[in-house]
Amino acid sequence: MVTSGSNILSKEPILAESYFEVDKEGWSMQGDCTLTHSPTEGNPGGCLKAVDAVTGDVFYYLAPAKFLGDKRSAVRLDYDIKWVEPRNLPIFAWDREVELAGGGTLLIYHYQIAAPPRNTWFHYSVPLYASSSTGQRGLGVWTNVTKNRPATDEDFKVVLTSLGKLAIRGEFAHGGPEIGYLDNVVMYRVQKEVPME
Ligand SMILES: [Ca+2]
Repeated sequence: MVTSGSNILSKEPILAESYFEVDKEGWSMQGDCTLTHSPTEGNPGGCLKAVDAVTGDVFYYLAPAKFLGDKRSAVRLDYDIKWVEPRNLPIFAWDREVELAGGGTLLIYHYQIAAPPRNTWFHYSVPLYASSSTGQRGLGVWTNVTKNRPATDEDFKVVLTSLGKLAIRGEFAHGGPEIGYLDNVVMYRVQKEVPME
């Protein structure tokens, strides 16, 4: 939001970002699909494109090094997902939209909706902190899979100190082929107070 005069809020600070305008930017996949770069099918411009091999796994987009390592100041992960599946197959129920792993701990994010709508871009905004400590649950819940309980602030501190894996779910249809797209992945850091002049 930009207002007139000196009351201009600074742009939200960004830790890492991928818009895929030129190539895959080092992203890879986990699961049964083939990953390519599409120069024209993004939101806008280029994007990642994953073609499902239909061997049973749930495929994930895996973030490259710039999203990993010491990310203790991270506060939110935004991204845009699209999936195209022409046969109107049922949605595959699965509780891991995002996986964060580091320091021997695995955290998963369970979104409240089963899947984004088909054939259109859908924006995700995922808080990178424990919901219980802030009261801001967003549209999902974080779980510590390693300890089988809700994630805590301490868990996030452990994981984000040496983040070794950031995975974003890309597959939603049950029992058939689909094409997944990913664009506009942005990891934000904590916004510092901006003094008003
Ligand atoms: Ca793009």
